[in-house]
Amino acid sequence: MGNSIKELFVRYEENPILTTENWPYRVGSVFNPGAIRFNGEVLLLVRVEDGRGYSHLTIARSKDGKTDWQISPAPALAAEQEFGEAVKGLEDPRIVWLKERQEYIITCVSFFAGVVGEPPGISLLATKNFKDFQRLGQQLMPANKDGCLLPQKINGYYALINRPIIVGSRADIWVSFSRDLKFWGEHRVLIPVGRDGAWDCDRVGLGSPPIETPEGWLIIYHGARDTASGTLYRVGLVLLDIETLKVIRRSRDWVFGPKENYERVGNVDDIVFPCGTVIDEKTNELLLYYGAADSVVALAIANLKDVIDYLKKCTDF
Ligand code: BMA
Repeated sequence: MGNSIKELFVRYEENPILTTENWPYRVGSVFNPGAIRFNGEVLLLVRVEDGRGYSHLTIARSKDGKTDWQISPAPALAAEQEFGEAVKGLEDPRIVWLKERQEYIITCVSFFAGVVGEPPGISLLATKNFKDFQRLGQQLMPANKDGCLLPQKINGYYALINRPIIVGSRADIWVSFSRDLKFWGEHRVLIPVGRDGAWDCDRVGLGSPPIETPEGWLIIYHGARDTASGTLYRVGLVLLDIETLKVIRRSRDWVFGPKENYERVGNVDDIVFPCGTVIDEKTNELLLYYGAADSVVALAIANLKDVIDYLKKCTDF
């Protein structure tokens, strides 16, 4: 965390890396991007909120993942009513390369048209080139958020991490399984909310897609606590067994939280919200892309080995 202890995630000195000022068309805010390596570049699928307050997804690319972002002049993806998605938009994309289908799968939040209150749910889309997208439709029942398909099958089943909204008074991270990306079952809690009164006691949700490591799936998640001045979103770490998806390690402490002005003040104060990472194989750098205060896109960098070494010591959870 802070003070004199070396921080695991170090903010990129030029943060924020993307703001509305960079946008080639008029927008309200840009945040919570999905991230993937594509064609030798880092590709971000950025959540862009328009003047109505509804979101769509737009591509930004950079060779080094830090500078010289090329932002597409038009949205890549918007809600489509013929697929049951309400005009309220698409939010918070997570991108994985799915080995079994040899294509990228985007999991994002969409809203259920025709359902009272148009609650949030989870949509899946497939693409090979980030130009043509195949809509796989809304999955699971609303209300649900923070979804991401695991990049590979588990015991022959696709696994979808998701976060049903407040079951009882809790908001835990769940996982559901499917043979065909259509019918889902075997739902179970994957990562429960934190201990009573802890930084992640009110809500937890997946951050960026699971990262496969020799020690297990590295999960970067957000945890929230409701406070007198609003909800505070911070970031924690979990290691899951590759096959059983059981929690092997969990950071008791948060490892990244709002500190800089662009994280503390914005459309929604005190939010850091990661949705994507890429890894630099040469340097072992883990680049974590996150939305700050629901207003801008920022980057924090960690050493993947340091992150795993830290987690391996987290036996008290
Ligand atoms: C969550 C999501 C995120 C958002 C965060 C903070 O519930 O809706 O998109 O960044 O709240 O407002």
